[in-house]
Amino acid sequence: MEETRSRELKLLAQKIRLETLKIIASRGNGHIGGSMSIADALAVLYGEVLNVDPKDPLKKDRDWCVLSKGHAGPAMYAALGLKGYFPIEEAYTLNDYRSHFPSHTDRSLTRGVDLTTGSLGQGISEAAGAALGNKMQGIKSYVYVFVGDGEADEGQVWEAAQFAAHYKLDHLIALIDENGRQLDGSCDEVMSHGRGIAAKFDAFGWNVIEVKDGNDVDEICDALLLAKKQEGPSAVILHTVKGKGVTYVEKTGAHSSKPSKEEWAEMLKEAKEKLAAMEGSL
Ligand SMILES: Cc1ncc(C[n+]2csc(CCOP(=O)(O)OP(=O)(O)O)c2C)c(N)n1
Ligand SMILES: [Mg+2]
Repeated sequence: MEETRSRELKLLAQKIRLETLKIIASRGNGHIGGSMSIADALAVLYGEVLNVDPKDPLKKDRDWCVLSKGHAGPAMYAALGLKGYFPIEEAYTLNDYRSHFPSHTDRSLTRGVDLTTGSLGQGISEAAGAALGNKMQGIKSYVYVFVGDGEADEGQVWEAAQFAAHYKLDHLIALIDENGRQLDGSCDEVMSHGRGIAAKFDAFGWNVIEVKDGNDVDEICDALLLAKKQEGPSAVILHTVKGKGVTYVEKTGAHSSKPSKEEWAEMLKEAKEKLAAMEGSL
Protein backbone atom coordinates (compact mmCIF):
# COMPACT_ATOMS: atom_id res chain seq x y z
CA MET A 1 0.00 0.00 0.00
CA GLU A 2 1.13 3.53 -0.69
CA GLU A 3 2.85 4.99 2.40
CA THR A 4 0.55 7.97 2.93
CA ARG A 5 -2.50 5.73 2.68
CA SER A 6 -0.99 3.31 5.15
CA ARG A 7 -0.36 6.15 7.62
CA GLU A 8 -3.93 7.40 7.18
CA LEU A 9 -5.27 3.95 8.02
CA LYS A 10 -3.03 3.73 11.09
CA LEU A 11 -4.35 7.10 12.17
CA LEU A 12 -7.92 5.92 11.63
CA ALA A 13 -7.19 2.82 13.73
CA GLN A 14 -5.99 5.04 16.57
CA LYS A 15 -9.09 7.24 16.25
CA ILE A 16 -11.20 4.08 16.47
CA ARG A 17 -9.28 3.10 19.63
CA LEU A 18 -9.82 6.49 21.26
CA GLU A 19 -13.51 6.65 20.35
CA THR A 20 -14.05 3.05 21.50
CA LEU A 21 -12.58 3.99 24.87
CA LYS A 22 -14.79 7.06 25.11
CA ILE A 23 -17.87 4.99 24.25
CA ILE A 24 -17.08 2.34 26.87
CA ALA A 25 -16.09 5.05 29.37
CA SER A 26 -19.60 6.52 29.05
CA ARG A 27 -20.83 3.27 30.62
CA GLY A 28 -17.85 2.83 32.92
CA ASN A 29 -17.05 -0.77 32.05
CA GLY A 30 -17.08 -3.14 29.10
CA HIS A 31 -15.24 -5.19 26.52
CA ILE A 32 -12.14 -3.16 25.86
CA GLY A 33 -9.87 -6.13 25.05
CA GLY A 34 -11.82 -7.67 22.16
CA SER A 35 -12.64 -4.23 20.77
CA MET A 36 -9.00 -3.19 20.59
CA SER A 37 -7.82 -6.37 18.87
CA ILE A 38 -10.01 -5.61 15.82
CA ALA A 39 -9.50 -1.82 15.64
CA ASP A 40 -6.92 -2.11 12.84
CA ALA A 41 -9.06 -4.49 10.76
CA LEU A 42 -12.04 -2.16 11.17
CA ALA A 43 -9.88 0.74 9.99
CA VAL A 44 -8.90 -1.20 6.86
CA LEU A 45 -12.49 -2.21 6.17
CA TYR A 46 -14.17 1.16 6.75
CA GLY A 47 -11.23 3.23 5.54
CA GLU A 48 -10.32 1.30 2.42
CA VAL A 49 -12.14 -1.88 1.48
CA LEU A 50 -15.88 -1.65 2.06
CA ASN A 51 -18.28 -0.41 -0.57
CA VAL A 52 -20.70 1.38 1.77
CA ASP A 53 -22.48 4.70 1.88
CA PRO A 54 -23.29 6.22 5.28
CA LYS A 55 -26.03 8.29 3.61
CA ASP A 56 -27.65 5.14 2.26
CA PRO A 57 -26.85 2.40 4.81
CA LEU A 58 -29.18 -0.18 3.23
CA LYS A 59 -28.19 0.28 -0.41
CA LYS A 60 -28.62 -3.04 -2.18
CA ASP A 61 -25.11 -3.48 -3.52
CA ARG A 62 -23.36 -2.55 -0.27
CA ASP A 63 -20.74 -4.72 1.33
CA TRP A 64 -21.84 -6.09 4.68
CA CYS A 65 -19.78 -6.04 7.85
CA VAL A 66 -20.96 -8.35 10.60
CA LEU A 67 -19.62 -8.60 14.12
CA SER A 68 -20.25 -12.20 15.05
CA LYS A 69 -18.22 -11.46 18.19
CA GLY A 70 -20.96 -8.93 18.98
CA HIS A 71 -19.51 -7.92 22.35
CA ALA A 72 -17.01 -5.72 20.46
CA GLY A 73 -19.93 -3.45 19.52
CA PRO A 74 -18.22 -0.27 20.82
CA ALA A 75 -15.40 -0.67 18.27
CA MET A 76 -17.98 -1.04 15.51
CA TYR A 77 -19.80 2.09 16.70
CA ALA A 78 -16.51 3.99 16.71
CA ALA A 79 -15.81 2.92 13.11
CA LEU A 80 -19.37 3.71 11.97
CA GLY A 81 -19.43 7.08 13.73
CA LEU A 82 -16.09 8.11 12.26
CA LYS A 83 -17.36 7.02 8.82
CA GLY A 84 -20.31 9.40 9.20
CA TYR A 85 -23.26 7.11 9.92
CA PHE A 86 -24.18 9.19 13.00
CA PRO A 87 -22.59 11.86 15.22
CA ILE A 88 -20.12 9.89 17.29
CA GLU A 89 -21.32 11.55 20.53
CA GLU A 90 -24.60 9.64 20.17
CA ALA A 91 -22.68 6.48 20.99
CA TYR A 92 -21.59 7.89 24.35
CA THR A 93 -24.81 6.39 25.70
CA LEU A 94 -23.66 2.79 25.63
CA ASN A 95 -26.31 0.50 27.13
CA ASP A 96 -28.37 3.39 28.56
CA TYR A 97 -32.12 2.93 28.68
CA ARG A 98 -33.44 3.55 25.12
CA SER A 99 -29.93 4.07 23.74
CA HIS A 100 -29.38 3.12 20.11
CA PHE A 101 -26.04 1.67 21.15
CA PRO A 102 -26.32 -1.57 23.08
CA SER A 103 -23.09 -3.27 24.12
CA HIS A 104 -23.76 -5.98 21.48
CA THR A 105 -24.60 -4.97 17.91
CA ASP A 106 -28.29 -4.85 16.94
CA ARG A 107 -29.49 -4.07 13.41
CA SER A 108 -32.84 -2.76 14.63
CA LEU A 109 -31.19 -0.09 16.76
CA THR A 110 -28.03 1.22 15.10
CA ARG A 111 -27.59 2.83 11.69
CA GLY A 112 -25.00 0.88 9.70
CA VAL A 113 -25.24 -2.36 11.68
CA ASP A 114 -26.13 -5.08 9.19
CA LEU A 115 -27.02 -7.98 11.48
CA THR A 116 -27.89 -8.55 15.13
CA THR A 117 -25.30 -10.52 17.04
CA GLY A 118 -24.05 -11.26 20.53
CA SER A 119 -25.03 -14.86 21.04
CA LEU A 120 -21.70 -16.28 19.95
CA GLY A 121 -21.70 -18.58 16.92
CA GLN A 122 -24.81 -17.13 15.34
CA GLY A 123 -23.35 -14.16 13.48
CA ILE A 124 -21.29 -16.23 11.08
CA SER A 125 -24.39 -18.27 10.23
CA GLU A 126 -26.36 -15.09 9.60
CA ALA A 127 -23.50 -13.76 7.47
CA ALA A 128 -23.40 -16.97 5.43
CA GLY A 129 -27.16 -16.66 4.90
CA ALA A 130 -26.75 -13.05 3.76
CA ALA A 131 -23.97 -14.06 1.35
CA LEU A 132 -26.15 -16.81 -0.11
CA GLY A 133 -29.09 -14.41 -0.38
CA ASN A 134 -26.95 -11.89 -2.24
CA LYS A 135 -25.61 -14.59 -4.54
CA MET A 136 -29.13 -15.81 -5.38
CA GLN A 137 -30.15 -12.25 -6.26
CA GLY A 138 -27.04 -11.71 -8.40
CA ILE A 139 -25.72 -9.03 -6.03
CA LYS A 140 -21.94 -8.96 -6.21
CA SER A 141 -21.23 -7.42 -2.83
CA TYR A 142 -19.05 -9.01 -0.14
CA VAL A 143 -20.01 -10.06 3.36
CA TYR A 144 -17.23 -9.68 5.95
CA VAL A 145 -17.70 -11.27 9.35
CA PHE A 146 -15.55 -11.04 12.49
CA VAL A 147 -15.35 -14.26 14.51
CA GLY A 148 -13.55 -14.63 17.85
CA ASP A 149 -11.21 -17.53 18.58
CA GLY A 150 -13.17 -18.33 21.75
CA GLU A 151 -16.36 -18.01 19.73
CA ALA A 152 -14.98 -20.66 17.38
CA ASP A 153 -15.60 -23.21 20.18
CA GLU A 154 -19.27 -22.98 19.22
CA GLY A 155 -20.42 -25.90 17.06
CA GLN A 156 -22.60 -23.53 15.07
CA VAL A 157 -19.48 -21.83 13.65
CA TRP A 158 -18.58 -25.09 11.94
CA GLU A 159 -22.08 -25.71 10.63
CA ALA A 160 -21.82 -22.29 8.99
CA ALA A 161 -18.37 -23.18 7.66
CA GLN A 162 -19.70 -26.37 6.08
CA PHE A 163 -22.69 -24.51 4.62
CA ALA A 164 -20.55 -21.72 3.13
CA ALA A 165 -18.17 -24.17 1.45
CA HIS A 166 -21.07 -26.25 0.12
CA TYR A 167 -22.71 -23.23 -1.47
CA LYS A 168 -19.35 -21.89 -2.73
CA LEU A 169 -19.87 -18.51 -1.09
CA ASP A 170 -16.84 -16.77 -2.54
CA HIS A 171 -18.16 -13.41 -1.40
CA LEU A 172 -18.05 -14.46 2.25
CA ILE A 173 -14.86 -13.45 4.05
CA ALA A 174 -14.44 -14.32 7.73
CA LEU A 175 -11.91 -12.38 9.77
CA ILE A 176 -10.86 -14.63 12.63
CA ASP A 177 -9.63 -12.60 15.58
CA GLU A 178 -7.01 -14.98 16.94
CA ASN A 179 -6.06 -13.03 20.04
CA GLY A 180 -5.47 -16.27 21.95
CA ARG A 181 -7.85 -15.36 24.76
CA GLN A 182 -11.50 -15.76 25.59
CA LEU A 183 -13.71 -14.82 28.55
CA ASP A 184 -11.90 -16.50 31.40
CA GLY A 185 -8.45 -17.38 30.16
CA SER A 186 -6.39 -18.41 27.19
CA CYS A 187 -8.08 -20.41 24.44
CA ASP A 188 -5.50 -23.17 24.92
CA GLU A 189 -6.44 -23.59 28.59
CA VAL A 190 -10.20 -23.29 28.22
CA MET A 191 -10.82 -25.27 25.01
CA SER A 192 -7.92 -25.81 22.65
CA HIS A 193 -8.43 -25.87 18.90
CA GLY A 194 -6.58 -29.11 18.14
CA ARG A 195 -4.56 -28.53 15.00
CA GLY A 196 -5.67 -24.91 15.00
CA ILE A 197 -8.49 -22.79 13.64
CA ALA A 198 -6.68 -22.34 10.32
CA ALA A 199 -6.44 -26.12 9.82
CA LYS A 200 -10.11 -26.49 10.68
CA PHE A 201 -11.26 -23.93 8.10
CA ASP A 202 -8.95 -25.56 5.57
CA ALA A 203 -10.52 -28.96 6.33
CA PHE A 204 -13.98 -27.46 5.80
CA GLY A 205 -12.96 -26.38 2.30
CA TRP A 206 -12.23 -22.68 2.89
CA ASN A 207 -9.31 -20.67 1.58
CA VAL A 208 -7.13 -19.76 4.51
CA ILE A 209 -4.97 -16.64 4.58
CA GLU A 210 -2.82 -16.07 7.65
CA VAL A 211 -1.95 -12.55 8.76
CA LYS A 212 1.12 -12.77 10.99
CA ASP A 213 0.48 -9.39 12.58
CA GLY A 214 -3.27 -8.94 12.65
CA ASN A 215 -2.80 -5.44 14.07
CA ASP A 216 -0.86 -4.26 11.00
CA VAL A 217 -3.01 -2.38 8.51
CA ASP A 218 -0.77 -3.16 5.53
CA GLU A 219 -0.81 -6.90 6.15
CA ILE A 220 -4.56 -6.90 6.76
CA CYS A 221 -5.24 -4.96 3.58
CA ASP A 222 -3.13 -7.30 1.44
CA ALA A 223 -4.89 -10.33 2.93
CA LEU A 224 -8.38 -8.95 2.28
CA LEU A 225 -7.57 -8.05 -1.31
CA LEU A 226 -6.21 -11.57 -1.82
CA ALA A 227 -9.30 -13.09 -0.19
CA LYS A 228 -11.56 -11.22 -2.62
CA LYS A 229 -9.88 -12.96 -5.55
CA GLN A 230 -10.44 -16.51 -4.27
CA GLU A 231 -13.06 -19.01 -5.30
CA GLY A 232 -15.11 -20.22 -2.34
CA PRO A 233 -15.26 -18.65 1.14
CA SER A 234 -12.09 -17.31 2.76
CA ALA A 235 -10.92 -17.18 6.35
CA VAL A 236 -8.43 -14.45 7.09
CA ILE A 237 -6.70 -15.43 10.31
CA LEU A 238 -5.66 -12.31 12.20
CA HIS A 239 -3.03 -13.00 14.84
CA THR A 240 -3.84 -10.13 17.16
CA VAL A 241 -3.27 -8.96 20.72
CA LYS A 242 -6.24 -8.62 23.06
CA GLY A 243 -6.33 -5.03 24.32
CA LYS A 244 -3.83 -3.92 21.66
CA GLY A 245 -2.70 -0.33 22.16
CA VAL A 246 -4.22 0.15 25.62
CA THR A 247 -1.51 -0.73 28.13
CA TYR A 248 -3.93 -1.23 31.05
CA VAL A 249 -5.74 -4.02 29.17
CA GLU A 250 -2.95 -5.29 26.95
CA LYS A 251 -0.81 -6.36 29.90
CA THR A 252 -3.51 -8.65 31.33
CA GLY A 253 -5.49 -9.53 28.18
CA ALA A 254 -8.65 -8.97 30.25
CA HIS A 255 -11.97 -9.75 28.60
CA SER A 256 -14.18 -7.25 30.39
CA SER A 257 -12.74 -4.36 32.34
CA LYS A 258 -14.07 -2.08 35.05
CA PRO A 259 -11.32 0.53 35.47
CA SER A 260 -11.29 3.08 38.28
CA LYS A 261 -11.69 6.80 37.52
CA GLU A 262 -7.92 7.22 37.63
CA GLU A 263 -7.36 4.22 35.34
CA TRP A 264 -9.85 5.62 32.83
CA ALA A 265 -8.06 8.95 32.86
CA GLU A 266 -4.74 7.20 32.25
CA MET A 267 -6.10 5.10 29.35
CA LEU A 268 -7.70 8.08 27.63
CA LYS A 269 -4.54 10.12 28.08
CA GLU A 270 -2.44 7.38 26.50
CA ALA A 271 -4.80 7.07 23.51
CA LYS A 272 -4.94 10.86 22.98
CA GLU A 273 -1.17 11.20 23.18
CA LYS A 274 -0.65 8.41 20.64
CA LEU A 275 -3.12 10.05 18.29
CA ALA A 276 -1.44 13.46 18.65
CA ALA A 277 1.98 11.90 17.94
CA MET A 278 0.63 10.23 14.80
CA GLU A 279 -1.06 13.40 13.59
CA GLY A 280 2.19 15.26 14.14
CA SER A 281 4.09 12.85 11.92
CA LEU A 282 1.60 12.94 9.02
C1 LIG B 1 -23.60 -18.35 23.11
C2 LIG B 1 -22.82 -17.47 24.04
N1 LIG B 1 -22.20 -18.03 25.10
C3 LIG B 1 -21.49 -17.25 25.95
C4 LIG B 1 -21.41 -15.89 25.75
C5 LIG B 1 -20.63 -15.03 26.73
N2 LIG B 1 -19.39 -14.56 26.15
C6 LIG B 1 -19.27 -13.31 25.67
S1 LIG B 1 -17.78 -13.01 25.03
C7 LIG B 1 -17.22 -14.56 25.42
C8 LIG B 1 -15.82 -14.99 25.09
C9 LIG B 1 -15.54 -14.89 23.64
O1 LIG B 1 -14.19 -15.10 23.34
P1 LIG B 1 -13.62 -14.61 21.96
O2 LIG B 1 -14.55 -15.05 20.89
O3 LIG B 1 -12.24 -15.10 21.85
O4 LIG B 1 -13.73 -13.05 22.10
P2 LIG B 1 -12.56 -11.93 22.08
O5 LIG B 1 -11.33 -12.55 22.63
O6 LIG B 1 -12.40 -11.57 20.65
O7 LIG B 1 -13.10 -10.82 22.89
C10 LIG B 1 -18.22 -15.29 26.04
C11 LIG B 1 -18.06 -16.68 26.51
C12 LIG B 1 -22.08 -15.35 24.62
N3 LIG B 1 -22.05 -14.05 24.33
N4 LIG B 1 -22.76 -16.17 23.78
MG1 LIG C 1 -10.40 -14.24 21.69
